[in-house]
Amino acid sequence: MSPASVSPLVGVIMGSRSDWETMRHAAEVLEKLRIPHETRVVSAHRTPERLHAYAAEARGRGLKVIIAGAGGAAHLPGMAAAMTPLPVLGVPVESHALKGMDSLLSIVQMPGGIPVGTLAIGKAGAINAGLMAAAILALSDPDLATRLDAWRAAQTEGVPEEPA
Ligand code: RP5
Repeated sequence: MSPASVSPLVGVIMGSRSDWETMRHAAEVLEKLRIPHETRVVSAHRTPERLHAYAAEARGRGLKVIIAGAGGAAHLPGMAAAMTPLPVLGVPVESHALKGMDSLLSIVQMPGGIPVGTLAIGKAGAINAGLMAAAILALSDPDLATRLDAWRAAQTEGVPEEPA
C-alpha cells in the first residue's frame, strides 16, 4: 500500500471480507499506478453506522473517488453515493446464487439524482474501477496521466498478433 504519510485519494470499500478476492484487483491497479489508496470493509447492512461515518467524512479526509464493491443485495455503492458528493464507482461482486446479476441490478438501477458509475460484474469490473478512478484523478494530475498512458501502451504492446 501507499506510505502511511501519504493521504489516500481513493477509498476502496467492500461489504465483506469475502469481497476482497474481487476487490483486490482494483487495489492492485491503484498500486501499480502509484495512487495512494485505502481498503476497508464497510457493510451497508451489517455496519450501517460505519458506512455513514465513512461516507460523511470521505471528502473532508481528502478522498477524491470511492470504489465500492458488494454482492447480492448490493446497497453499499448507492448508499455511499447518497451520503457523499464524491464520485462513487460500483463493482458488482459475483454472488453464488445469481452469479452477480443481483449485485449488478442492485447497483446500476439508481434513481435519477444520485449517480453510481457501475462497472462490470467481478474481476473485470474491479480492474476497470481502478482504471476509471485513475482516469478521473489524471484529469488534474499530469504525472499520473503519463503513468496511465504508459500502462495502456504496455497493455497494447502485450497483446500478441497470433492466437497461439
Ligand atoms: C454483501 O453480502 C457483501 O458485499 C458480500 O458480497 C455478500 C456476502 O457477504 P458474506 O456473507 O460473505 O460476508 O453484503
